[in-house]
Amino acid sequence: MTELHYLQVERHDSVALVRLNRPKVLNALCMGLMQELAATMGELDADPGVAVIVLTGNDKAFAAGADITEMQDASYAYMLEDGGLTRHCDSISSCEKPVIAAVAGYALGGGCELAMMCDFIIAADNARFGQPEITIGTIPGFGGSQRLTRLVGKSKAMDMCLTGRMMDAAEAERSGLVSRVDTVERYLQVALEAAAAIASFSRPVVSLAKQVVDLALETPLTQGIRSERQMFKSTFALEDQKEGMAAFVEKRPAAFSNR
Ligand code: CO8
Repeated sequence: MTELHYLQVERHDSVALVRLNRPKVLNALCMGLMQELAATMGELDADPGVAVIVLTGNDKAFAAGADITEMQDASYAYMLEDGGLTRHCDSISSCEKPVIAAVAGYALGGGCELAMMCDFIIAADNARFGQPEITIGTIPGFGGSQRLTRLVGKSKAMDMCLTGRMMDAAEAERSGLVSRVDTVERYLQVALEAAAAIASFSRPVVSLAKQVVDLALETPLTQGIRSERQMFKSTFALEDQKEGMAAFVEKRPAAFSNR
């Protein structure tokens, strides 16, 4: 297991809770944090004891963006050659297990982009989302312009990226950026309960469900529907499909075996 300075990891049965932990700087995403996050996500994704991952910050900030102090003097040559922080992004978006972002407070710049790399976002009512890079002379670099536009549409994405304004939790829910909003006291519990619900289902079926929703963003409609149909049929090769449907008919809870 990676030694952690900027993260805390807790286990709640088969749910892993990963907490960004640089509270003094509103969880600004420094290189060390991103390296730990990439390594930790890789380890959790490979761990058979983990079914679902919840990524969170604290009640004041999910993350207020890339660490500006660390980034300010980076040269163009360094960014081109090394990729800087951006080279650690794929660990979240390529995670095969479901990842839920539980967001309270600021989710700005790279923080908003990190939340959008997760499969869905559960927000506290004090959450503030934004892509304020324009105000410091740069643009989103962790996929924000692409994911935000797909999630909330061109008009709002342009508004956010060009003005740098923040979106509150109510607007984020209305716009489709977040799936649910709850109080600051409850949002993490709600995310953990959602994760526990997912963890109780058949893992191969959960994996197919995640893949098929992701396909909707990557493929034309006809092709996506065709792929969904094949993947739907493939669930009938699983013991868990037989068990799930038998349990419904017999009016008892299903006992999935992940086969
Ligand atoms: N980086 C470094 N330090 C930060 C950051 C940050 N992004 N955000 C906050 N901090 C620090 C502050 O400097 C301050 O430190 P100190 O106490 O030592 O002065 C501490 O956190 C608390 O912050 P504030 O005093 O500013 O708290 P406020 O409540 O007054 O304001 C805000 C909160 C509005 C969130 C404000 O801190 C802010 O505007 N932060 C910056 C937000 C921002 O611009 N984020 C985008 C950064 S760029 C980015 O994310 C690009 C992503 C693509 C990356 C590609 C990389 C290669």
